[in-house]
Amino acid sequence: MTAGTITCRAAVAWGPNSDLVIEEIQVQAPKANEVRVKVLATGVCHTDAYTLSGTDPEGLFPTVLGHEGAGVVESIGERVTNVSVGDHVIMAYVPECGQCNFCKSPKTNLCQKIRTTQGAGVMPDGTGRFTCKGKDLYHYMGTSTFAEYTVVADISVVRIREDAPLDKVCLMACGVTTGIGAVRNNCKVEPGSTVAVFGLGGVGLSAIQGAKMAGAKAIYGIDTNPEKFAMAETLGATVCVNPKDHSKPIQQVLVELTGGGFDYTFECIGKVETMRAALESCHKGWGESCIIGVAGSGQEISTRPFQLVTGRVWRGSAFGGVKSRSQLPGMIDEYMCGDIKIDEMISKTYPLKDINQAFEDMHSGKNIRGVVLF
Ligand code: NAD
Ligand code: AHE
Ligand code: ZN
Ligand code: ZN
Repeated sequence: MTAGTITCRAAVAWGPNSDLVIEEIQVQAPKANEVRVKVLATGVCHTDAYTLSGTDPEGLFPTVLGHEGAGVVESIGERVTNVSVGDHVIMAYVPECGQCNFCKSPKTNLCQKIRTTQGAGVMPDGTGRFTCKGKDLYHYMGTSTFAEYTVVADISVVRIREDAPLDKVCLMACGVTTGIGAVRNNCKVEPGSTVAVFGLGGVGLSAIQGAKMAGAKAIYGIDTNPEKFAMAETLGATVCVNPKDHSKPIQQVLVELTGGGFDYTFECIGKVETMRAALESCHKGWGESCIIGVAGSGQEISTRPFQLVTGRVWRGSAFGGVKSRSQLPGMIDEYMCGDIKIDEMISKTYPLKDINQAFEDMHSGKNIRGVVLF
């Protein structure tokens, strides 16, 4: 049976810096090597808010945002071989084609097969599958999960075990995987290390649990919102620090507190000032700092080059260095056996109509993660 166009609800971002609007949209059938997914759950990540704020150089409007989604395959286009109708899937904004130079390299997860069209808000053939009131809507991050149905490239869907609860494992589509993966894959934190995590949202708390699993002996959580500290401690933080409690720059405070700084630091906020602080909180000679946070258009990082000359390393992480289709299913297994914690991080669930409230609760610091259930 050939699939037709579906009319369904979506949260449409008509322009930057405005509320999302729940609209009826048309979602065309998947073309060759495309998959249409019935989205059942999606987290709201700070990156969605970043793009909505208008500071993402790749932000295009009108669009359907959302990139932390899980659902069930509704229909498939020609030549799709990796999933079938009814499969449970996670949509991955970092796809894995398995064939490009990036996929073949063990040094990166950044498959580039469809990166150009993904950044341009269209499917790999250069066209879009969404319309609303006769207008084309852009896709977002190759996923667009703030819709009841979405169309994604086949290399962007990860088939997962059917007993994994989609309303929880949707967070593996971004926040949880990113934080844990950055610790494991990008920094390769060793047992006995000292670690500091700047920013205790969904990403930072996942870095904390990653550090605990890696056997770090000291794990500092740093946040200007002390309401995040209890969860950080539950997930493995040994010390929590609020920069607002100190008059000196936070890097100076931390270097003094630790007698020299950390083996590894992770910036999970997205501000260039805290990126600098995270780098300068590293131990002379060997400390490594990983930028995970996404900073706005035109922003640049800086530090004294002497910081690097004297042995500190600055690196970055996208999706925790995780190769999506080959590595996510194993991480879902880790969740299913209780090693990776997700449930604790879901502060509140929302129906689609209340999605703007989920953004508000993230901005006000009430939520670690809000999840929209369809
Ligand atoms: P979040 O909003 O849930 O958490 C951010 C935390 O930072 C909050 O707890 C906030 O109180 C804290 N914070 C803000 N300013 C601070 C400051 N000056 N000092 C200390 N703490 C401060 O965000 P999130 O969803 O966890 O995402 C974190 C960052 O990571 C964002 O920039 C997001 O865009 C980015 N991100 C990147 C990737 C990647 O693959 N590189 C993946 C996911 C998210
Ligand atoms: N569009 C932005 C970059 C945004 C960015 O860095 N995205 C991260 C994922 S954030 C998920 O919450 C990422 O994986 N980047 C790798 C990539 O290829 O986009 C800009 O600055 O243009
Ligand atoms: Zn994200
Ligand atoms: Zn590839």
